[in-house]
Amino acid sequence: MTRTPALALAATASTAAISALLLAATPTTQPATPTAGAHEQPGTPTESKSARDARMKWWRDARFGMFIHFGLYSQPAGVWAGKDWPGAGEWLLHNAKADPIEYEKTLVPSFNPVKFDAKEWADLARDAGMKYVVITTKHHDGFALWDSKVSDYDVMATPFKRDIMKELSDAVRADGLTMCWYHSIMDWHHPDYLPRREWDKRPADPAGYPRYVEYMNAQLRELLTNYGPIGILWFDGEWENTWNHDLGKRTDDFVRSLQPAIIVNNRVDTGRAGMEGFSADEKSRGDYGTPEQTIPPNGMPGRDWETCMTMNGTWGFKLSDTRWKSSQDLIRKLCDIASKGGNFLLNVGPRGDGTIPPESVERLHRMGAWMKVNGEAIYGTAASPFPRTLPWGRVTCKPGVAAGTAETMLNLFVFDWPKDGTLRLDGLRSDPMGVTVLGDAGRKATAARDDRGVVVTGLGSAPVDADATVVQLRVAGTPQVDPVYVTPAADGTVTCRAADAVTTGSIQYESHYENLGWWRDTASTASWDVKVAKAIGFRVKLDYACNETCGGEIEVDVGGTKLRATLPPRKDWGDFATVDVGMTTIPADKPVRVTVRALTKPGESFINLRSVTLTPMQW
Ligand code: FHN
Repeated sequence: MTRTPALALAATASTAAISALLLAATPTTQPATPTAGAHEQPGTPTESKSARDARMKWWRDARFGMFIHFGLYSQPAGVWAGKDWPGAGEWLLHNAKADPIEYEKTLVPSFNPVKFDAKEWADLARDAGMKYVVITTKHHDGFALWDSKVSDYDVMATPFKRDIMKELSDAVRADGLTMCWYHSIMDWHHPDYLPRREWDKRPADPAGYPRYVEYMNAQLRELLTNYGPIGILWFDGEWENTWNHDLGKRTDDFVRSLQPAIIVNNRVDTGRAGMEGFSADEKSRGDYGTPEQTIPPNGMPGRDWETCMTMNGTWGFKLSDTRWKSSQDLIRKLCDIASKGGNFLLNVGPRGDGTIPPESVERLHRMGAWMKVNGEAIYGTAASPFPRTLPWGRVTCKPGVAAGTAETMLNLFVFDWPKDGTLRLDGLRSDPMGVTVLGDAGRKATAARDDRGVVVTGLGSAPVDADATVVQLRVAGTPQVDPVYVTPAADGTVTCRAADAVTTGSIQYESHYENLGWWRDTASTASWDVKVAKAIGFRVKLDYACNETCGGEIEVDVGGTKLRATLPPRKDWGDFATVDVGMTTIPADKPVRVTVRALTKPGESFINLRSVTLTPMQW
């Protein structure tokens, strides 16, 4: 394997020779368009459910991890050529349209994080209650934070000359945490990576991409061979059209061949199948979904998923980014994510000198203090049994909580403490067996059933922790909870809102327009269960937007009555309009399911759907 010289120009080896080499060592590239209709299951196609559950267990129990974005970009901290560039710190090369070689020549000679202390970073994660650490081995700028034998564009070419991945993996494991690698498929620096940034004038050999794939796999081999057991390979940068489904599958297989117990996220492949908005037809590889900077309002039922999020606005350190989330917000996000069955991968962006920003340290210390008291309500828990979030906070559950009993522990994260010390769990039909309050063993509260559900009394007028107090309610058996229906407003109108939909396939809630988006195929659906007290007729209307090339035929199934309509293109994804799709009747006091699906195969996406409204007919 020839090293990629640091200031490499386009390789000149013959394409045939390279392709032959490639066929032996690494995935070959197929047509840029992914093979449509591939139906591989998420994860490894041949793995049994029990084997997969065993492999995923540590991660599912962990619930909380540290993301670290550290690299050359950490030094300039968003500033290039004397200007503070908008956008994330780790995107500086791109945001400043810097020449990749100029970027390298400028930053490599000065990268010297002399205050880097691997134990300090590991201790910070451990003491925050985090159970795994994911660090950027190589981000989009292509710089390797480890001693790579296939590239001179690595940490050994800097004055620092220390293998950061080696030091950090040793320290993380010494603290009992799991070491994990982030690795970017997209590489703005490597001479064979395509597509080029439009300002990058280096010659590009169209046949070069297979050489890049060989290079990337050689570096993955180093990272998965020389640094011990790795918990997760967190791929990123898979969205450019040179990467495809076949490469995704082959790379997934390649990584697992090196470390069979490893977990691979869904960004190894192009589909992000059904988890985050790419076509569900692909059933892409990857063990879990990776919603970024957002928390799916109803989680991702039946799937593993992890929200990754910054503490401020940038992943890589940026001096000017002071938009820090509060510790309370971060604690409540952790509770919210766990209550929906997900993991929280919370980012720190160390500074160029290797220290962690004090704002991050402060928040992690506060989260650690909270986790010390309440961690048992997060670790190893399952999603809330309630179909909707409760007004005062969130819930996780832990089945079989008391050894040998069939009880379930409901962890009630109370954000809005009731002044009267009374907490209602309407719709819960299980028998309460006991109540405790984490952090105050002396607080005696009781729980009883009534016609609305379960009520907890005697909690006292003040919370133990204003950010979130955990009330633990033991119930007999598995929790029995009433289903939740969409019911008419005072004027009789029934509004099925995007945030209340149960979705399948690729459809995802987007907080931007409070809409359902990422509607990538005709298999995906959104549905609501509706219940009305009076049997009357309703006009059915949709509130939707799309761009000038999307839209099409939609089906709205109301309790078996299928209404169809053509949704004309709109100006853009925020240009909403209401369309009447017909009328139907709904029986009294009988749950009726409303389901929408695209009949036209979507292009980039079908529509953004904000609501389905049922307006009572005046006849
Ligand atoms: O472009 C990257 C970004 O820099 C950052 O690494 C995030 C983290 O999930 N991933 C990509 C954006 O989706």
